[in-house]
Amino acid sequence: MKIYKKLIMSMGAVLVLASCGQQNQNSNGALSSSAAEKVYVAPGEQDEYYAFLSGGYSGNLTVYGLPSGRMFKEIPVFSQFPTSGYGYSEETKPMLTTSHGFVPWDDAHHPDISQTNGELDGRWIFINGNNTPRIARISLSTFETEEIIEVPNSAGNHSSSFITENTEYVVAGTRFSVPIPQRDMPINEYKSNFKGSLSFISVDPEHGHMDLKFQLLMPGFNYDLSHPGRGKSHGWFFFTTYNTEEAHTLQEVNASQNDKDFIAAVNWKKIEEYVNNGGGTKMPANYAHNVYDESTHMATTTMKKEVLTVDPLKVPGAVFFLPTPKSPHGCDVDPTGQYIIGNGKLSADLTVHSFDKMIAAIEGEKFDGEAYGIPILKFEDVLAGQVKSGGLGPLHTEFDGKGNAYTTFFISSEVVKWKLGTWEVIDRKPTYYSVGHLMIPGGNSRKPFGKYVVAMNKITKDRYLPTGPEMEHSAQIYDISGEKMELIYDFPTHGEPHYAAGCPAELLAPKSKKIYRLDENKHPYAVTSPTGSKVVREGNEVHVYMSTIRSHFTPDNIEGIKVGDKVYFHITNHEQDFDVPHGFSILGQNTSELLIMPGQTKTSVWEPKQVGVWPFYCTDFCSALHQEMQGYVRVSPANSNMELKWSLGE
Ligand code: RUQ
Ligand code: CUA
Repeated sequence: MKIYKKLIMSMGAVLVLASCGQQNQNSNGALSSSAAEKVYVAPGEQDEYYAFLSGGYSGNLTVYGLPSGRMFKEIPVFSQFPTSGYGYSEETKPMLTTSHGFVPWDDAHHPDISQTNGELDGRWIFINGNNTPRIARISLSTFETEEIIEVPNSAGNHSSSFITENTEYVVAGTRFSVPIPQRDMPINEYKSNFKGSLSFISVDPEHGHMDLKFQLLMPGFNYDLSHPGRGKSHGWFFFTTYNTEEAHTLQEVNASQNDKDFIAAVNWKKIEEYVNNGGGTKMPANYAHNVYDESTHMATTTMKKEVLTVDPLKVPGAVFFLPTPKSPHGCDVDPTGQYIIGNGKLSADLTVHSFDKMIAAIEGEKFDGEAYGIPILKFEDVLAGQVKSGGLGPLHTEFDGKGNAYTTFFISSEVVKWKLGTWEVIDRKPTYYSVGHLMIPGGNSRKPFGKYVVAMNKITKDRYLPTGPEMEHSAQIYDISGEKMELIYDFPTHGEPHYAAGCPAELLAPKSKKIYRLDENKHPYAVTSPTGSKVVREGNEVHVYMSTIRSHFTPDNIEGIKVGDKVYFHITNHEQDFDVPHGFSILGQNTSELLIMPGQTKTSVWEPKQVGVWPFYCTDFCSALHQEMQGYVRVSPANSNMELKWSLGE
């Protein structure tokens, strides 16, 4: 108790100290600048913002509230997720199909919310899978993954999945250059033989469906990050590169030789025009396109067989290189579209390029040589300014919409606030520890909501109670509404968040889906009335058409199943009430349980291997009689001639 009191007092002292340097507009004493008050969302109250944090090696996307830092949901994207049965149910397995077969994992880095006129429109969120290159689209009404497209001719799909200002394209640049097309060749012949692809995937404005429109085949550099132009620079896309040395081994040394690498500036409007007029070369390819249909509750895979490639040299005036020191990582464009910021991770300063100067240099044809035929602009001609930060290892920059930028420094573990145009540093605050990305809601749009910045750290160490050799990564929330930043909260995240995307709660909350309407259920195995329940044998495949409602399954007794059968339980949840899913699991199944939303149909496969009477039950505590929500399946020997029988309440 005493210790507790002491703690409160010393916390108070820290808060008073922390607020000393700040102008306290309405200073009602120490509490008015209380960090605790700023993040406190009282029980029953709701957060101001949604934050979507990439899950990195979890393959998922997690949903948080700001400023509370409360986690609302984990959305499975590139992973099998037993909590919901995603990737285990028959309906969702096709989502994880690739040209390499079923790939139930990926490394997800950069979520980006769809935009209209450069502002967040809250329809979808996209995220990349690095390892087996893919892009996913997630509905922001159902919060479910609806589509995944594989990206051919790509490797380590990292400069992805960023969106142009009317969601015309979601872009995917390759991190690793590879032979295109892939072939058996010596690794040490990398130089000038490997290529880097930059893929422009169009997004259908009505349904969001993705289609690989064209792929630019670039020199064999590493394309690290990217951002779209906006406002005046709309129509351009910018990609940071490293390993312009084209080293194929010991990159930590060999890819750090050049004093400057490049930001590639791509005029995608020009290339789009070229392609629309029949330009480009069709190349055979093989990649998966997986689409989940909300009315059939089912995903299907189409293997695509062709990709349209574009040689940048065939479209003069479309691609330029902007020299940028020193192995730049982040590539960020400010809300006006005027400044392109390259964060040289081996440099202390930030390089800011000017879009206007770039256009003038292009028009004046003032080049500083070329790389594989692509003109290199002169560094001084495109430079807007440099932020002499004194920090170390700059990675990523976000904007508050009030003329300020915020850059993370990995090595010196800090967020630095600086002014666009004057390049002066305004404030710096430590982050705990080794910060990667940061996020301001709407930060990648024309209209950021500059109230909070979330810094996502790579190393946690002593921030939380230890949990063995590995800790969940930490994130920090800073209040950026004033001149100086104020650290107000610290919370653990899941997986390894890289980038994140945020938006005001009122953009999503009112249209968040509550139920799937049963009368709109077009699943071929749906049971829209319990009287439609049945069990059908087709050889050794058995289809159970089952329905659920609080608190029973129809049917709940099944006999006539035999060892060696493949039993498909197609379960329709008849609830039409918000937040009442039912679960399904059966003893010995080799998949996970299912969680079936109100009005939805999902399928679990069971291949019984042992004779007996095996129970199934609902896994979600749905009602007072949830424990009664169960049933039995009798399994007879393979050669038995037991007839199929099913019933409820007999
Ligand atoms: S990364 S921490 Cu975006 Cu994958 Cu920079
Ligand atoms: Cu249904 Cu528990």
